[in-house]
Amino acid sequence: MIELHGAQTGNTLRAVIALEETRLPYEVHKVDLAGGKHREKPYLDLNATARVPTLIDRDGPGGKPLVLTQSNAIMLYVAEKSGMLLPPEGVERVRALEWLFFFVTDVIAPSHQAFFLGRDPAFEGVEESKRRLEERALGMYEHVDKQLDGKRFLAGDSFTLADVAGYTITSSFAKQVPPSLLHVARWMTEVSARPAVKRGLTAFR
Ligand SMILES: N[C@@H](CCC(=O)N[C@@H](CS)C(=O)NCC(=O)O)C(=O)O
Repeated sequence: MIELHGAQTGNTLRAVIALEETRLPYEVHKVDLAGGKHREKPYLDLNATARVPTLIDRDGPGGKPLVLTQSNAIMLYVAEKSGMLLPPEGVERVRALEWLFFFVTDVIAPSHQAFFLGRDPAFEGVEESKRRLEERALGMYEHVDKQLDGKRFLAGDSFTLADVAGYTITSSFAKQVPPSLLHVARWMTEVSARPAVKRGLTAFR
């Protein structure tokens, strides 16, 4: 059985939506971030970075238990374990990885940095730095719109890890993405309607 330890945050949502899409059985373990439980034992023994999510697979590789941190590594692990969310070969697989890393490094990373800067109002120039980081992330959406022109999902016909990563971060600043980007809007509507995505969005509430 798989356990997913997390909270209602973007990083946990990526992992839980991936689990829901694969239909692998798993249990939700809520970590009380507001109460600081992620900075205390026993959680720290699982994830020394004191962050969520963390996955435990009691039946990991070789039948041995596995503890795994990093939301994107968790997505990749459940994709490989289930044989879903990542085409086994060919151009669609390569495109899925390309667009997964695009979102992780070019959109999610600057937007997380902006979020953490926003929590440090004492830092001089915080508003301008935050604005520039958000602008950098949002500036990528014309490129996303072009990719989705004529494609159902980011890598082609199949829904992949790239769509999970793209969807979770895009939902978090949906109001800032220009509505004129029609392919992005159409893709967001289709992904939002997926039953597994709906279940994932509420699993940690
Ligand atoms: N690179 C990590 C980042 C994890 C992360 O930053 N998680 C945040 C929630 S979205 C967290 O646990 N924050 C708690 C804190 O900073 O105290 C991943 O992708 O899993």
